[in-house]
Amino acid sequence: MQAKDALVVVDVQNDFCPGGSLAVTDGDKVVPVLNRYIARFKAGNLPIVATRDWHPEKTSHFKAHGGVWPAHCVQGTRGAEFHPDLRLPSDAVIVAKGMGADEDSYSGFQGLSDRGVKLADLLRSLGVERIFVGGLATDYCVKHTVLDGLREGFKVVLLEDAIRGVDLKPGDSERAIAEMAQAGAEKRQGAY
Ligand code: VGL
Ligand code: ZN
Repeated sequence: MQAKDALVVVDVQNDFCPGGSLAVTDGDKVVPVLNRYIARFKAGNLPIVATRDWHPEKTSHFKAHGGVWPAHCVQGTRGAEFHPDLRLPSDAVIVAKGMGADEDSYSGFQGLSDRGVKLADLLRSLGVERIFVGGLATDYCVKHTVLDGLREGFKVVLLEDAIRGVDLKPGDSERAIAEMAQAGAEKRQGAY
């Protein structure tokens, strides 16, 4: 961890945790691990971004309207809130995505801060060159955020101990990790 690094926490929301409408197996297990990374980045005065899936009630992302997913992370609901044990500092930047009625937006790079700034612009304005990514889900939003981060020119460290996947098909998460590594992401376990 050094200057020009930032932490990006992806979609650690109730609906992706046990009991939620699109629960990822052991999704909540990423919380204590991410809390340690958050504390480290905070202590180093480095930027912390948290993305959130932030859907309208009606969206083609949901099964009921032609998509593949049960309704989840609907704006303003408990399911859309961050996991209650996630210790985000008050100055963490929240990036919301998936607000359109006609988009999946799996990538945090398709999202906007509450001031309407795109994630890539936000990171560049802070002088960030490398992002450390963890959260949910490995095979969807983590994967797309990592791949877009690389495409946007950032170095990316995948926090392998701080991710869990949906695995609609067995092996999806492993394949996603291989794809991210192949694209240039550096995998790390217990980075700090
Ligand atoms: C996600 C499926 C649908 C994710 C979001 O955060 O990985 N997965 N919407
Ligand atoms: Zn979603």
